Amino acid sequence: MSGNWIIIVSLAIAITASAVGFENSANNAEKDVFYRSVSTEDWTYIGENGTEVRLYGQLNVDIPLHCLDVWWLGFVIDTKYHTNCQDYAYYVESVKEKSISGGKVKYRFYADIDKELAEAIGLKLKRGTLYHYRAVGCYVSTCPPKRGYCYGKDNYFLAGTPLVSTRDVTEVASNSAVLRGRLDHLGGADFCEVWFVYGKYPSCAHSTEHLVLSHPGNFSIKVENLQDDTCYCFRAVARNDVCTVSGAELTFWTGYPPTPSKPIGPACGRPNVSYTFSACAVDPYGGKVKLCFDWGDGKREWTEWVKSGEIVKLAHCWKMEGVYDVKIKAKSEKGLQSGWSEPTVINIENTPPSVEILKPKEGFYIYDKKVFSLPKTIIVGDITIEVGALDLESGMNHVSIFVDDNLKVNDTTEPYKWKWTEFSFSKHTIRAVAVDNVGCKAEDQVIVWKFF
Ligand SMILES: [Ca+2]
Repeated sequence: MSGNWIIIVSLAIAITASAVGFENSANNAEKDVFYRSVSTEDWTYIGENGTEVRLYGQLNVDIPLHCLDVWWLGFVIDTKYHTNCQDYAYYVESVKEKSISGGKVKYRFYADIDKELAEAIGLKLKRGTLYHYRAVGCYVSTCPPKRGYCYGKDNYFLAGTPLVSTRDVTEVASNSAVLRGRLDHLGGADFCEVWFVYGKYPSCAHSTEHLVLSHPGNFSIKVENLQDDTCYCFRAVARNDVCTVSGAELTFWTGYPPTPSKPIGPACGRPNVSYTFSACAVDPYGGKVKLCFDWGDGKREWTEWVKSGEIVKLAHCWKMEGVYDVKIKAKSEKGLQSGWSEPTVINIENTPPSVEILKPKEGFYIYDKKVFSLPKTIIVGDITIEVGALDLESGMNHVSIFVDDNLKVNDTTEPYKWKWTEFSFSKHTIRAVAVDNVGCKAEDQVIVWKFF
C-alpha cells in the first residue's frame, strides 16, 4: 500500500473517530448548503501496449462562496473489489492541494498508471488481469473548519482488452445495410478479429464474417437478405488473445422513404423576393412524412408532418445574385431519411439584359433597304425595326418597341421586330425596351426622320 494513501486514510479515519464528522459519496449533503462528491469515471489506454491506462474521476462541489476547500484527489486500485476504499492495495495520486473557492464546481481529474508509476509504487499492470478502481478525494474546508473524504463507486477494467465501438449504419435499403464499427484499441495484441452480431430487434442472433485488423480503424460489413420494414439491432465485436468485447447496441429500420422527385418552382427570381416551391414525398408504409428543403444558399428548412403524398409549399428569399440548387429529402415517422432529390435550379439575378436597335441605324433607307450612309437616319416608306437583345442570367422575356412613347409591339420571340407602315412626315423617336425573365429592363433608342 502506498505511503500517501495510508497517511490520508489514517487522517480521515482519525477525524471520523473525533466526531468532527466525515462524508462519503452516500451521505455528503449537510444542511442543504454543502455538497461534495467524487465520482469514478471511465478509463482509457495510454500507448499501444495494453498495460498502461489513464483513470478518470470527477469532483463535484457546491459550497457557499465565502468558503474554501482544499482537495487531494486520486484513485485507489486493486485486483479485487472492496466495499471499503481503504482496503484497496494501491493509492495513485492525481491532484495535490486543489483549491475550490466556493460555488458550484465540477472538476475532472485523472491519473496515469504507466511504467513510471510501476517503478515508483510497484503497480505493474498485467494483460489479462482485471483491476478495480475508485476515485477518492480528501479535503480540508474553512467553513466550518473540518476535514473529510469522498469516494466514487467501484469501476474496473481488464488490462489488454480490445476496445471497439459500434458506428451508425449506412446505405440502408429495404433488404440490406452496411454495418459500421471502429476498432479503437488492440489492447496490446498484434491483431484483433472484428465482426458484427445482428438480427431482428431485440435479438442479435446472427454473426457476420470475421475481419482481421492489425491497426485501430474503421471497418464495415454489408449484410443482406434482411426483411423490409423491420427493426434490426447490431453490435460491433472485437476479439484478441485476452478477451472478446462488443460495442454498444444500435438499431435501424429497413425500408427508408424513397428519394422524392425534385421540387417545383420558378427558374429565376430577384434578390430579396420570396419564391414558393412545392414538393411531395411518399412513405410506402403510409405514415406521415416531413420534408427538408435545401435552398442552396446554406439554409435548410423542415416542414411540419404531412400525409404521405401531400403537396407541401414553402417560400424562400435569396439575398444574393447567383444560381442556386433547390433540393428536398424526406423523413418518415420512423426517423429514417431519404436521399436528396435532383436539384431544381433557380437563378437569382438583378442584371439588366443587353439591347440594341439593329435597324434602322444611321443612313438613308428607301422601302426597308439602306441605300447609303448618313450621319442621321432618314427613312422613306415602310421600315422593319429590328432589335437585338440578350440576357445571360434568367433569359429574355420580351422586347417592347415604342414610337414616340406609343407602344407598337411586345415581341416575345427572336428576332424582335416590328414593321412600321404608318404614314409620317416628321421626326420620331424609336425606343426598344428589353425585359428579362425577372423583370430587369434595358433600353436603346434612335431618332429618325420618316417620310411617307
Ligand atoms: Ca438579367
